[in-house]
Amino acid sequence: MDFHLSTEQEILRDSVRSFAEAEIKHKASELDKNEEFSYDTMQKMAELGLFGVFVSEKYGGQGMDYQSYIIAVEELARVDGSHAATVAAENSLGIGPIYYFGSEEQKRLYLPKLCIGETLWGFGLTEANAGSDAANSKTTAVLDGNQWVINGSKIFITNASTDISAGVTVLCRTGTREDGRPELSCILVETGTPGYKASPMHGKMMWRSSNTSELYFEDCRVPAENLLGPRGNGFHQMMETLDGGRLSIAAMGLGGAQGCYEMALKYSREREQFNRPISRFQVNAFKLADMALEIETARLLLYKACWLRDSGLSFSKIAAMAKLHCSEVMHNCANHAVQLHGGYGLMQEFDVERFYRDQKLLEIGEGTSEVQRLVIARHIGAL
Ligand code: COS
Repeated sequence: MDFHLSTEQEILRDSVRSFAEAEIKHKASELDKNEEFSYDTMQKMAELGLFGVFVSEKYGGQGMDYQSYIIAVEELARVDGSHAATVAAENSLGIGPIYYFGSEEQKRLYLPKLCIGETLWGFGLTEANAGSDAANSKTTAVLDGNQWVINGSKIFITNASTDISAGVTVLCRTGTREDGRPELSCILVETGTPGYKASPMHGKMMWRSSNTSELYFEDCRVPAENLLGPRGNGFHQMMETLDGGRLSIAAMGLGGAQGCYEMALKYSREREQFNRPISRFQVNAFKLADMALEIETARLLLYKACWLRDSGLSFSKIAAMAKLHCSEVMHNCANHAVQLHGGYGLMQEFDVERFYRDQKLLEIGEGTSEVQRLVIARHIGAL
């Protein structure tokens, strides 16, 4: 067993950590307050090579492994959830389906611009009445000559309504299967297509400076060749994409927990009450010890999941475990961090306040904690 990261992975971690400290940390709180998506940091993240991390250089990507991508997300999340979300959603949900399931022509058409961060792409799965029950999608696509005609709507879609959003992969009902269940297929829809509208959603509790959208399709016509992979494979494609996406949510949990822990440790050593640093009280020292322990176990689990994926082995079960565990570890760490900051932890000028809010998404997005337990329970044969 070798627990060392490669030299390239260590270099990547150092460069993303320095970047996040220098370019994101000082403005994250203000962007969050203003619900502002930063095109400036988006551009800088792109220059650092944070889009298309695991995509082959042939299509303009970095050609690195999934573990490297996860390290990059972890380091961004250590400083800010919104920026980590933009990168995570773009790589695994925006770029991923086109890279893994697209035709050569689709890859050549979309990936180069996505990989240099010139454009962004959304993942249109969730609907108002199809959240955990994702297969209950009601958006339809009917083939009319050589065009799909799409009608329906999607909700909570990351990166779909920025000034640089180029399109979205949409899960649609395209018919009925022989077994009577809906036939679901993925179709690529470009921004600007008549009948397609993406509107930003406001008033989020968390990830306030990331872009989240509602999508509407009204007799939206796209060429038949915009189908992604074979007809009827849409749900499999979405589920497979989510297996990888869940590792990036886990990375956000791990990085966020690390950030909470570091802020809590620093503050507890500096803050004095009863004539000594509050970290010297055993009740607080034990909280910090628990955080360190939970982060260590979360990292081992997530990195093992990445190793399975990079080795081409089955990783669905452990992806669900890593997503569930890392998000719960961040929940615990954010809670302890705010508690250790006392009244100051409730104030916006202390970053732990934002981390406490951002954490909640991790237990809901890309499959709730309940769905992860369901996936694990099915894998172990309990259900
Ligand atoms: N990879 C590939 N295919 C998968 C898969 C996976 N990880 N998991 C399931 N499938 C396939 C199944 O093989 C099955 O295929 P067939 O219909 O051809 O037999 C199909 O998908 C349906 O599977 P299943 O019957 O298990 O689906 P359910 O409707 O019971 O749903 C859950 C399973 C609940 C696990 C799924 O809907 C889910 O993950 N929901 C949460 C969705 C989510 O995370 N949304 C958040 C989006 S934020 S971007």
